[in-house]
Amino acid sequence: MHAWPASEVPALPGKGRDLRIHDTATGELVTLDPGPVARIYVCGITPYDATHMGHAATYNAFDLVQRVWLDTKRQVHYVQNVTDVDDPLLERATRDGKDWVELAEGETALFREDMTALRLLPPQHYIGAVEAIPGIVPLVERLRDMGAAYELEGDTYFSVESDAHFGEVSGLDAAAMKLLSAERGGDPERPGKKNPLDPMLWMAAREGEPSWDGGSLGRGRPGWHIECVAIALDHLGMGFDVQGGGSDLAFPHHEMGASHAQALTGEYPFAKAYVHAGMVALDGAKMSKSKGNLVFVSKLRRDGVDPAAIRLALLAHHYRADWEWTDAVLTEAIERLGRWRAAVSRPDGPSAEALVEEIREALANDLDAPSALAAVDRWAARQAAEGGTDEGAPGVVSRAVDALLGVAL
Ligand code: 5CA
Ligand code: ZN
Repeated sequence: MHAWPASEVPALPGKGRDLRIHDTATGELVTLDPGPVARIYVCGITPYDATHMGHAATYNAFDLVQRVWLDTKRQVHYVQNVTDVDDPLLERATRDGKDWVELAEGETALFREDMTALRLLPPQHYIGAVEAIPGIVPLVERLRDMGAAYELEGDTYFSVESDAHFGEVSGLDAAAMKLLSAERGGDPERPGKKNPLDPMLWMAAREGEPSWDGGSLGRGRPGWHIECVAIALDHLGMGFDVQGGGSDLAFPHHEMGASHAQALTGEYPFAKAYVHAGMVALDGAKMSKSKGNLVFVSKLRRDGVDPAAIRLALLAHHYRADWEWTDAVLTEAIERLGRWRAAVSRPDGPSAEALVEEIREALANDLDAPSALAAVDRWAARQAAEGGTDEGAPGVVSRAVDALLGVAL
């Protein structure tokens, strides 16, 4: 699949700091040490009801990771998937009397527009589940042949016992895992499984549902976790730097994905850090497609809201916090954008050198965007109150805010 156009990232004077970020697996802040090419996989959308503010907040977090890396003069190799065939997508298409392919294509197109408007950097490889199927089938066959997968009434399951590190990503106990598995696409109650937590790798063709040639697995379609593993291994390989997504993906998705990959390759770890963004809520509940309590990026854009203000609204919250979208959040962001634009519209102002370092420091410290915004606020307030004589300063601030926060002033 094609991704979306990249907005330019201005180069800044000097060099950024190495990123310290919270790793779910260790529960600690870790200083990442990527090579000259940092590798990141971020789980993409299941294309319906996109792009809501929760999606946007999560992708914003991983955009910041990349901007910090780019500022350390590294290249970034970024891969993202689109879950363009899965139960919830098919269910939605049926509910709305739509063709599932058209639904997925239309929603993915809208997502690309939203990402472009928000200046979120595109992945180099944007891969759909359907196009990944020829790569998925041999992986499932291999898992089966090595005894890490088994057949149950035509479906193929992964055996979680086959990975000695199973459980290390989320750190949850079996009871908590079972609850979350049932909530998030698993089938712990299905009789005949070796372990209730075992996730499906390949689902045999069901009447009235799309299916593909699965070689020795028979016709069917892929399970959710193996989709991301196949795409990540194909384009990044084992031991990439960051596996990212919202906190609802830590278990089972990222747990299972890590185990699939570790069982397949005999190598450890799948990713060096597992990074998870908090959940955005609306009206007191997690914004989710199943509840339908959604605020869409595209709707705000149609209403004439500047995408830079939407981005500032996201940046005003720490990526790991759970927070609530309200009208006030947007109003504050619109006001802040106005103050910043006024401050950089003058030819001169207070020196900006220290500010650039403050933004760098804040982001390198577990992506503390709210502190970065506060630093820019202080500079803008000084500019408004007393101005300054540094001729290049407003330009430096504009470039830093663009390069590090993705906001075009
Ligand atoms: N296609 C899979 C990943 S392979 C998927 O989870 N798709 S999704 O459309 O449901 O979610 C896309 C991303 O948005 C995931 O990282 C998910 O964790 C994140 N997300 C979903 N809802 C919210 C929310 N309310 N707040 C923050 N992030 C969210
Ligand atoms: Zn995924």
